[in-house]
Amino acid sequence: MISVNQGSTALPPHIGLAWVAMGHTSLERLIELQKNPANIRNLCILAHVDHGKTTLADCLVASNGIISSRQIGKLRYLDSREDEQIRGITMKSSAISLHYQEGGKDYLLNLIDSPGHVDFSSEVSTAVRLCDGAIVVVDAVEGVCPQTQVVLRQAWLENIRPVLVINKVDRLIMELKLTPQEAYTHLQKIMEQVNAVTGTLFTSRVMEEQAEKAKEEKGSGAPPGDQVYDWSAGLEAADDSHLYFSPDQGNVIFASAIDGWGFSIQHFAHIYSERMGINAEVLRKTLWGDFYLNAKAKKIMKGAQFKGKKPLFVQLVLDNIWNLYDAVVIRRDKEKVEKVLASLGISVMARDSRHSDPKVLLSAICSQWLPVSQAVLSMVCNKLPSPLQIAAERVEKLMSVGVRRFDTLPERTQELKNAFLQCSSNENAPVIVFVSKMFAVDTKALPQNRQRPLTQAEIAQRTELARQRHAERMAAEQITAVGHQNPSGNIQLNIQLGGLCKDEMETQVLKESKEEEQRDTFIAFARVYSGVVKRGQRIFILGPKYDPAQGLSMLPEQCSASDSLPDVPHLSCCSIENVYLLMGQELEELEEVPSGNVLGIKGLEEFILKSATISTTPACPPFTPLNFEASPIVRVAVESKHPSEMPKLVRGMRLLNQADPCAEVLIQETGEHVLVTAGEVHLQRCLDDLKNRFAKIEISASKPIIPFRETVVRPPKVDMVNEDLGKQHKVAIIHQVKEEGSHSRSSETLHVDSSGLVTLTTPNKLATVSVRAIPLPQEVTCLLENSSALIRTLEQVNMSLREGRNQDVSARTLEAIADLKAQMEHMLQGRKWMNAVEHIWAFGPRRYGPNILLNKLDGYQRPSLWQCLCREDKDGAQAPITRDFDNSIVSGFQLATLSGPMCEEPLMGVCFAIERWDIQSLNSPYQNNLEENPTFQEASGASKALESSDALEVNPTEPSQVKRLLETTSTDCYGPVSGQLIAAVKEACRHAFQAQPQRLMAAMYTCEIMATAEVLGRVYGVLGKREGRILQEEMKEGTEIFIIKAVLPVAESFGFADEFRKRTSGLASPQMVFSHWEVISSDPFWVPTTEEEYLHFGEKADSTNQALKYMNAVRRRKGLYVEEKIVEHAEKQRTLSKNK
Ligand SMILES: Nc1nc2c(ncn2[C@@H]2O[C@H](COP(=O)(O)OP(=O)(O)OP(=O)(O)O)[C@@H](O)[C@H]2O)c(=O)[nH]1
Ligand SMILES: [Mg+2]
Repeated sequence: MISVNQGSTALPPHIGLAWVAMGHTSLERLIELQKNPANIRNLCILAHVDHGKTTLADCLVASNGIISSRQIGKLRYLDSREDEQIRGITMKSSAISLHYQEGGKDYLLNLIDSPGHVDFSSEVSTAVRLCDGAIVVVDAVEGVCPQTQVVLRQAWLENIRPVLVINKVDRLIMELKLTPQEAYTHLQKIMEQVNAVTGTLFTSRVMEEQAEKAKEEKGSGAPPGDQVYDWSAGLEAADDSHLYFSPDQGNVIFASAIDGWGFSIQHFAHIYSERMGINAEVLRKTLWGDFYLNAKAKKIMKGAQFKGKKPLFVQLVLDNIWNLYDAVVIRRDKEKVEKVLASLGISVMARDSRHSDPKVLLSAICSQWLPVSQAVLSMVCNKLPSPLQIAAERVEKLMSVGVRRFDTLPERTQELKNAFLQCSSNENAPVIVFVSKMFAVDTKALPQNRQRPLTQAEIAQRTELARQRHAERMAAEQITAVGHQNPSGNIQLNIQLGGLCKDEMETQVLKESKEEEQRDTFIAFARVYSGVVKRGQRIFILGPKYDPAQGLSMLPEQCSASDSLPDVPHLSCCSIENVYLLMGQELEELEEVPSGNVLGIKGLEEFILKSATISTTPACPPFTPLNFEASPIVRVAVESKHPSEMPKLVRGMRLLNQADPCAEVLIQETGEHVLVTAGEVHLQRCLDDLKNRFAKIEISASKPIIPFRETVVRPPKVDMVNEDLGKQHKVAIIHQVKEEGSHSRSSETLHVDSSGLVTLTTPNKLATVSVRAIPLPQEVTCLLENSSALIRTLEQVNMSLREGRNQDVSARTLEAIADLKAQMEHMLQGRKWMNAVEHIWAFGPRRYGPNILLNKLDGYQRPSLWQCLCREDKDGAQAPITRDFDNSIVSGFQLATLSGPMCEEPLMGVCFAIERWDIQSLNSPYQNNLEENPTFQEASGASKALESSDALEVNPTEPSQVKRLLETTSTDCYGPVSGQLIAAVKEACRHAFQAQPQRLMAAMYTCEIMATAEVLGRVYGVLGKREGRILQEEMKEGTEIFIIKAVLPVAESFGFADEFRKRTSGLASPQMVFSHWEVISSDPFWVPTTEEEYLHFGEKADSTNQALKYMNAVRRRKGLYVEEKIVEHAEKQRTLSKNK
């Protein structure tokens, strides 16, 4: 649930104010602490939305005296944006440095609070990358939620160690009114759920590693013999106990952040070992679990559940807490409170005990008895690794980008691994820094610009300046007045004009100076992995595509970023202007930041868009890109209210793009400025930012642009009223296509046969292609969609192979590619798909999309797309050669798949089979004996392929024609051949697409809704109205909450969350994540053809055609022709209808 901050109009005092918040610990002390990496912990707080991250952060911040303990949960200190406070959700990750003392040691904690809302999950990625550990917070009532799983996976993928805080335990007492025993069972279930997620992650990794090992062994020539595959092997061998959360391991805390208490088992073990004289170690192992206390025997025994005894955890821990709540909050029993206080040995101030709100007293007691900050910080220091303990495996992962393997990196680059591991701040240690995002701060809020009391002299100086400016303005005014007087001679008018000008000028001047002042400065959110970052230092900025091997070969041996160096791709040099300590929204200027710390850097905004790697050595590789879980899907077109302010909007959008890890801005072919965001909430935030911060102008945003995909399907077997279709329907479709075809192209160059094969000849009659569109099975489309990253990698590998470079591809990548191929082979079975996977020519659009170009030409053996898989074992075989213009075919296909004929949206799940490709070779010296010319080398093969189709067009290229054409230059009046071929293939693909039954595909969200029983009906109502489909409904054990899983078209999702909250009075809240594409079953081009359909739908039959509505909406937006009857119900039309 998203709460609105109480008294939302009154924002907390820290917002918008530049004040220094250092708390108990001085800046000098923190600087001192930064130098001891062994005692530094870089950690983030991760959780599902609203599970209490920011409130917990408040507790930790309060422990440093930065805010008072009374403000915990009310201030939400790290939610420093105004909209964060108003909406009650975090929207960006922000960091703060805290000091903690334990056992005579001083620790420095760089804490990053992250957002839990799905729309901002990219902010989580930026936080996780900079940390070594994470506090995963789980709501004790809601348990593991979708985002909990996502953040656990993110932590896992980045190899950072998590600890668990089960928060809001007070809700079990006050809301669910569970008994301590029930609460214990409930908490146990939550632990199981969390560990189940970790378990799945762990198992899949072990399996992967096993498979890799097995493959390596196989590769190293181990005898094939009788291999036995034991699928559980390895799992037993791998020790995973430290990975799981368990109170007795000390990595779990039970807490109520809002009431300020929290504890670990250790804490109670310590208390009771003193009080009861039991060994603390024994207690630690038995306080959580099926143990009970046998008072008579003075022993701790196992089997509490079986014997119906109270488990130790209930007896010694929960009972006490329940009693406290009972006395203080529920009954407000003064005497009992006194007793409890006495037994705990705590005294509270009279003011607190008299307070009308019992929570005040509760907090006062808890903050002494079980201070949550103490428990959490102690766990963090003891259980999370320091920067010195960074795992070698993690370093290698960070350093190997894409297909590049760690051991194929240059030697000097590999040596840097040690720098990571040593985390040294020595003078000669190389500086390695990763910037995970750029965030904008008001320039005025920078420490150097902070307001301080002006001295007398400064005030005098400013007054003088102001006076001068005023005088200048007056002079300018007079000149304008005179200027206007002369031509017209009308003084009255000119004074007015002059007045106007003055006003305008003044506002202009004011505006400009204000803008200058208010300009935002971008600060890099970063972490130092090695060396010391200093103010004024010269450094290299390594773009994501920088190749250290290339850099090292181009640059002199011992060069540095301050030398003048040759241009190296993706490498630039710059100076660090300033470095900062991050204290929430405050920044503290520093001279230098040593290795192992999180920091802010100024001076990089010209060089870094969103993230980058920084180093003093060009040997450093760029870090692997961040793992983003959410993909931006909601797009709107934005424009300025006043056309003249367009340049400001453009600049603002550029800044927004830099400031947000996930938002994308682009200019569409139509010239629209488009903003792409992850969801509705994210969209709102981006628009607010644009309006108030980056562009500072009035803007208007279009309705969200809903993305669609276009596809073809197999001809339906039944008609719209579920009657069996005879041949007639099919005939109708083909009829339609033929008609369209003949409209758009002369039939001389285009031919469509009855089986859907489209043959097209270029205008110069030199090339002919035949294409057929075939729907891909749904699972193949799905697989391609999910493997786009891998296909991209495959494309990269192929590209370097084409260029003759040999790229060393990691075994894991190769295996993934082989696996993809195998899966496709498995899915594409049957005669139609025989050998299809081997003959895939390309994927598209953009070379990695979910459509396939298939080579069905008999005589053309082009290099396989999978060539990186086959080691050089085909020596004997005839080497495949790429024909001229091969690339044009691919380009035509890419264009065709980028925007389809229905409404110019990308295609999805379509296979274009090229069945014939004749081209007149231009290079061959043309002789009169055409028969011997290799021109028609394809013709025989192609004709074989076409034999099955009845109407085969004869090659239109007559010898005399060809001769004439070729006697002219290769670029004839129709333009270069390659261009013509591209256009022809594109056209042919479009016609082939239209020759099949076409469908639109809609983007779908999955949403998980938690709702109580009383609002369940309304939840279904809202879902139904918006064409949602319920997948699953279950009740969360031990609670009254239902969890509903549903899918919902993105097109219908706008305002959904709001409507939900309104209809259910805030009791249900959906979490929507983009899930997949789904074919809309209705045919947008459908018209009734059978008698029954006429009867059922009438003649026009467009009232219920959702697909048509969507399609026309898109066409209208893009300014395409929309076929609509304007006169809808005129008499004549009605009387013409057969049925009326
Ligand atoms: N009952 C109870 N409520 C809590 C507790 N901790 C936080 N809350 C409430 O839960 C709501 C969400 O708290 P936040 O700290 O903003 O949650 P968050 O995890 O930071 O939320 P996002 O950043 O938006 O993901 C607020 O209304 C808090 O008052 C707790 O221990 N007990
Ligand atoms: Mg928060």
